[in-house]
Amino acid sequence: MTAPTDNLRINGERLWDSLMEMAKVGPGIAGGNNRQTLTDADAEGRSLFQSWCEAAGMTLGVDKMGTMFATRPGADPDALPVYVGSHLDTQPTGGKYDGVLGVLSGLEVIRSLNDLGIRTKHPVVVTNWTNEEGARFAPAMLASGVFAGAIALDHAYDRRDPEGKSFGDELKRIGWVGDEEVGARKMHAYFEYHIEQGPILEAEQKQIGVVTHCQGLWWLEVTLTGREAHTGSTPMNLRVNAGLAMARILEMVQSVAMENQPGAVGGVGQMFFTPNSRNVLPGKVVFTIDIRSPDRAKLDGMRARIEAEAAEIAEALGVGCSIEPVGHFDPVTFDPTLVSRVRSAAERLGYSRMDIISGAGHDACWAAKVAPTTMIMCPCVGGLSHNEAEEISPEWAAAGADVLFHAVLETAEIAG
Ligand code: HGY
Ligand code: MN
Ligand code: MN
Repeated sequence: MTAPTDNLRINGERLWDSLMEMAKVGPGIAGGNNRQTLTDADAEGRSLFQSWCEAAGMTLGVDKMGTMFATRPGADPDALPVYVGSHLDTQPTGGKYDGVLGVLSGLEVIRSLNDLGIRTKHPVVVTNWTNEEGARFAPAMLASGVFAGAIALDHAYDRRDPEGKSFGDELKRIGWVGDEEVGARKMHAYFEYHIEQGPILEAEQKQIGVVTHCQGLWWLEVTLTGREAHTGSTPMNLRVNAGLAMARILEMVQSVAMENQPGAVGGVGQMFFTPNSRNVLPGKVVFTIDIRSPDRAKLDGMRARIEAEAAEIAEALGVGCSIEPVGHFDPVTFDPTLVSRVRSAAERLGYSRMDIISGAGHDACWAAKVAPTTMIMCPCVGGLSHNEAEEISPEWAAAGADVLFHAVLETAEIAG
């Protein structure tokens, strides 16, 4: 494979304009985005992306999970395509770049290939995976999980959002049920460019993260059953207090994660009290524990300890406790050949770089199960993400997109 010459660059201004244009779809209330999966805002973002892909001469395919695949043909139609992508859905209080940077940088690679009149041997496919965030429908990386064969399609269709709406119904409602079988597509390689969502690259003053691994994850949904009672007239010794059990379990999760340092995290982001009334002790508390580590033994050990100690805490308070894993993937090692291609592209382009393990999960974690896969990262301000104040610079965005361009071009091969 011949590496592209170092003067090949994407159009950073056009990439930034596209990011700002997409950011207008499903605006948040503090400068970020609320473009949750399968909402009308998601549908609007999908249509905008589709119009840009078609204007760039690509043809669109959609699978039964609504994942979008925009193809630029290659000189050899029998050659497996090189895929590049990420996700357009956001958290409820998400940033403008999480996921979107990877999808629109993939589009920018196509636009740059068109500008330069370059034909590649392999087709190149830009991908928008449905429901990467797992905010509305658990788990995260749902569509890529079905694509990799780790999650059954009907299980995915049955996922419910907090209002009880099903994934399948909502996908149909926005009109994005595709006809392709999920996972039927075969990939020559998959690249995902993403903001780091952590503080390392900025702190180390590196422009490019050469992602070698991604930490694994468990999402454990805990249901605690107490007894609804008056918060005023019920004596302390007669309470069956699910809220207290939740607080003690949360504290325990924090301790387990701290005792597993370095390389472990644990916390809770979502919690539901029923009836959620100020002067009623909760009859039911449902919350999801999110634990992660790059070390599989450590990750599974944390899960076992948390499940055992949560049961003990609940029992001591006479509270019912059930725990269901609702999301999981093992730590991922990305493809060494593609990783070194990313590293040499950054070097060739003169960008500072460092190897990094991804703290956040990505669709690349499932793609890696079915194809040679790797990721590229750029810094984000203060390491902040999943927050409307998420910020990057146009220079950071363009540098990573240049590296993506080179890595994709080397892998898709310039046709003679
Ligand atoms: O949860 C994650 O790591 C990703 O942001 N969905
Ligand atoms: Mn993301
Ligand atoms: Mn995210």
